[in-house]
Amino acid sequence: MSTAVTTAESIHRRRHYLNADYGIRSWLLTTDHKRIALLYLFSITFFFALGGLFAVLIRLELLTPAGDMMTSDTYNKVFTMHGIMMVFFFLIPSVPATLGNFLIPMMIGARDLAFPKLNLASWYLFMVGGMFAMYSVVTGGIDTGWTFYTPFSTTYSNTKVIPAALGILIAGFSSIFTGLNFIVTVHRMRAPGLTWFRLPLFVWANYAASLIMVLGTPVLAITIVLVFLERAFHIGIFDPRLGGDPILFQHLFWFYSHPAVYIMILPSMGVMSELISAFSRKRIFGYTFVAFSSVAIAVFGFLVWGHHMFVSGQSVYAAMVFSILSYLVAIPSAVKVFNWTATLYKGSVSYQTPMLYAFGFLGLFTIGGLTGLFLAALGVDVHVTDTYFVVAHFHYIMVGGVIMGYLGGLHFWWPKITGRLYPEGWAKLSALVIFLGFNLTFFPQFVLGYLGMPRRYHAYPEEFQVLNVMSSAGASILAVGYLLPLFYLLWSMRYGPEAGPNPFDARGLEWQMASPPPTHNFEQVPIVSEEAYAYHTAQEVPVAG
Ligand code: HEM
Ligand SMILES: [Cu+2]
Repeated sequence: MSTAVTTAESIHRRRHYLNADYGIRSWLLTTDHKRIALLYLFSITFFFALGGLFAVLIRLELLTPAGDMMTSDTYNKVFTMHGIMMVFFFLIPSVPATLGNFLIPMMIGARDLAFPKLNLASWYLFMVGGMFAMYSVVTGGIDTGWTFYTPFSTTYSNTKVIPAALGILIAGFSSIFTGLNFIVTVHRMRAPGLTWFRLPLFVWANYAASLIMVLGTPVLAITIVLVFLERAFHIGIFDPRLGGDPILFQHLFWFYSHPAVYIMILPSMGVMSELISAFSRKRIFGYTFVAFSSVAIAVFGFLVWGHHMFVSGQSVYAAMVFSILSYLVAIPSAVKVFNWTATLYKGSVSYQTPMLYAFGFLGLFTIGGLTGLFLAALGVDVHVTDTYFVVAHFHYIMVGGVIMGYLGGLHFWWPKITGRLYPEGWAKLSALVIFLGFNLTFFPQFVLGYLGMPRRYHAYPEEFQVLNVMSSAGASILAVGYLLPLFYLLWSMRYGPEAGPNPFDARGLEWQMASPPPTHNFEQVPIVSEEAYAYHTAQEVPVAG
């Protein structure tokens, strides 16, 4: 065993992607997928903090029944900007743009993505989009909700709709290019022997999400352009006075935005497959089913948008079809959950930090998914639509599912990214704090919604206060939980013990190279001769950190 001092020196001495070049220029002009992943990591962390700040303001206002901290107008802006920041600038890029960018080339034995310059351009587009969104915030904000429903967004709102929408449009192209890059990379650049059914499930999941990015995001782009044209020139697409239809907007918006929820969750599901197999030392039960279920989710996800419009006045016939289809899309999600659970069965499970996040994901995603089924049932949805029940449902999936997967993955691959271990005790503690804080924040919202508290109100009757206070208290615990990793991960970058190439003794090509990896990943193109997750015996996982 070497001491921390000498190991620190050894990381410094070896050439790797982090010390290959110094200076801001070498980062801003890099085409190395690993450095671009870190650029995304920093920017989405920033947007997450900004979105989090707005969340704190929301929960502060809702501490008391009276709308006493801010006006209703300000409140509308606060929840809108919370939604826009979180959905378009954090959740959608989170796993694919950071972990996906970092890992996909290494996992398939490639030196980089197929289009490294396009990859850098995607990050710039993302940042320019973010700047427009922030411009709309600092020049007065926007109050339409992240869904931009017409006719409010096109006609009545006096806020910064156009710059915010333009920001989302530009960020959308970043997402399209990333998806395109991943698809071409997975098709063309797999190492010899790496057949489709030897691919890590993380790659499958990102591949499926990429299909949605490429096929769905252009619809959002067109929709935004139409909103812009309508607002600026009153051309009569959405305005009934001019022969338009405001409901058309909802069709176009949800045709993208329902599939988009799978852009968010699929990559996290991919992380789950990696974590669960690594920490139970087994191949994922039903590998082929888990792989195909990603693609099935991507395809079926395009058929269910109407479940967001049950109360919009669509025909009962249409509502029934969308209801049935919504149940169908739950099947491939459930297949994954069952197969992960079956993998744990008789596995040699070790409870290290990434695995704690995986367990968190399993529980919270299951609750989110099951309540999605409640909502897909017409009679129940009419009762709870636009209440806190819906808010709780999508936070269980998006905060409980997506962020748990993201943080679990970030911890799992942190030693690979930085070459250093994080402090295991602190990491376990924060996983626990996040899990508890999360449930205290969002579980009461199911009850609130069921009792009839509408979403997007800044004041409420007194009988709802106890549950709201619980929720606000939970939110502050959750905030602490999210801040902790920020500190100890940064700390570990300098002071963490050296990790070595494979601290978790995991399978997969990314673990076969040094940590941090050299700029070109592989000296020689690897030749793959075994299936993914070839954990032959159920051995104990070595404890890292
Ligand atoms: C298991 C499959 C799922 C089903 C059957 C389902 C069903 C539904 C339904 C019917 C609604 C509309 C409720 C209403 O407005 O009255 C809804 C809302 C929502 N769901 Fe899901 N859901 C599922 C999974 C997901 C996933 C994976 C995500 C995100 C990653 C998600 C995010 C959302 C969001 C953001 C909304 C609210 C949109 C809004 O009105 O602002 N859902 N879900
Ligand atoms: Cu949906």
